[in-house]
This record gives sequence, structure tokens and C-alpha cells, in this order.
Amino acid sequence: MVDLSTTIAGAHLDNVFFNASGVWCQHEEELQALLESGSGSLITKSATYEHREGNPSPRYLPLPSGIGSINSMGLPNEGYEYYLNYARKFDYTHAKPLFISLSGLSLADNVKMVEAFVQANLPCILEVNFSCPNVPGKPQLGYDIDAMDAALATLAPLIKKPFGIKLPPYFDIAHFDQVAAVVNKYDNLAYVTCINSVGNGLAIDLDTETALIKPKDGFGGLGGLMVLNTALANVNAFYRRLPGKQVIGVGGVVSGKEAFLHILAGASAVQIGTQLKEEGPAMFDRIKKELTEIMEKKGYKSVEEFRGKVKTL
Ligand code: RRO
Repeated sequence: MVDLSTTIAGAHLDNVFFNASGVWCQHEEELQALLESGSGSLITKSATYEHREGNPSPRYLPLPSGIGSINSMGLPNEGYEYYLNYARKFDYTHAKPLFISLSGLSLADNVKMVEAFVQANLPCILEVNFSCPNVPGKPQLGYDIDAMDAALATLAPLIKKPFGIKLPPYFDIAHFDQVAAVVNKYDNLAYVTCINSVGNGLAIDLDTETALIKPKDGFGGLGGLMVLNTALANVNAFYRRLPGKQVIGVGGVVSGKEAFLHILAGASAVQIGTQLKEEGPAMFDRIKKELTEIMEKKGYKSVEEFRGKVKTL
């Protein structure tokens, strides 16, 4: 028998898989479908203080040949009170822990949302999204390391409990070092989720010579198979630099194989975005089966046995 279970920020998950925030998680019906699926957990769409419609459509498209997707959703969400109400109603005796993603448009908004959740005193886990690439005029906080440090200096003591942050992909060893130094300053910052989409790609249709999505002149975040190796590098870079903390891997998982590679790179759990959007929540049973088969073939009985054990030459 193979054990796919894991623990994140002290919460037990029966298996390592859940949705990437933003996919299948804006409305209660979608969250219910995740609860009923084979996932090990679920996370809500990043919330802002107020409800947002997001950017004009088309704003998400899968790209040809299964290479991935482009999106510029623009943070459509129901406003934090909707997710707070959901968290209040949530049945915490359920085997799946609930993660709540927050993405305030300012530090002041993040403070107000965090305070509301802290006051509600619920056993959900907060994840602060420092990496939305798609709000016009709002650069990603994850690329302003001093501003991210300042935000964490305010938010970490307010949250008190273990929490996580969602990071953008980094592409330079100096940036891995600088971000890790900031993350290591905060004891209750229990995990980082790597990676958000690779920001500001451009997809163009050959025949019509037109950008595929409407917002921001066609610029949007890239996800799916084409970002796998960037995701693996970020997972491994932070796994190596954050002793005593955890990494949730996300990016490029389409089958059990990529999930295995994320864990080998150091992931304690694996989130899936583009493939979930394309295949629906039934995907979780397929991917668990595929990961189980790989582990059986290799003789691994639990994910701990190979987590972070990637060999180098
Ligand atoms: O809503 C979005 O456009 C979005 C967000 Br908040 C994010 O964090 N990552 C992404 O690819 N899209």
C-alpha cells in the first residue's frame, strides 16, 4: 500500500493534491465539487476586500498542443466576506483542511481582511498571495522584496498562527537568496507556494495575427506544462533555503509524473491549476492513481521517502 498523505502547516491532508488558487474555487458550488473530489484539500480564490468582476473576456485560454494556458483574470472574486462566511460554515470535521487565499490591493486591505479572519478564530489556514500578475497598474509585491518584507512584518504578527504565502517565479539565484532571507525572518510563516503563473506572457494567433486574450493588450500569466521546469527550480531553490518550513509545488502538473518530480524537488503538497481547469475535479482520482503507480514501481511507500531527494550530478 502507498501512502499519499502529507501535513501542511500542521494540518493533515489524506493526499498531497489540491487546486491551485484561482481554479474551481470562486463560488461555493465549485468549492463543494472540490470537497467531493479526490483532492486532499482545497483553497479559495484570492480574495480582495471588495467584490471584483475582474478583467474583460476572453481572459483565460488553453494554448495549442497542451503546452499550457494564458490568463489575465484580474482577480475576479466575491469579496473577502463571502470566503469568511464560507469558512465559518465549513465542516472542519471533514478530512480536508481549508486554505483561504487573500490578495488585498493594498497592505491596509490585507490587514483588514487578516484581522477579520483572526477575530473569527477559525481553523482554516491563510495564504497571502504576493504574486497576482494581472491587475492593471499593480505590480506584483513578490518582485519588490523590501515591500514584501514590510508587508510580512505587519501581517505575520497579526496572523500569529502558521500561514503561507504565494510567490511568483524567480529566475535569478540572487533573488532566491534574497526572498529566502526575508521568509526565514518570520517564524509563523510556515510555507511558501511556488509558483504563481509566469507573468506577462503574450499569445498570438497566427491566422488572425491577434492577441488571444483581451486584457492588457494580450499580456497574461502563463501556466501548465510550459512552466514545469521553472516551477521545479523554484520549489527546489526554496526547499534548500527554508529549513523548518515547507514548500507547496504548483506549475506544470498534468499527470502523476510531474507530481512525483515536484515532490522530488521538495514539495510537501502539489497544487494543480491549468489541468484542473481543463479536465475538471475528476482529474484528482486519475492523478492519485498515476502517482501511486509510479511510487509502487519505484518501491516508495510514502512521499516522505523521496521528498527533496533529487540527485545532482
Ligand atoms: O486573477 C488573476 O488574474 C490571477 C491571480 Br489573482 C493570480 O494570482 N494568478 C494568476 O495567474 N491570475
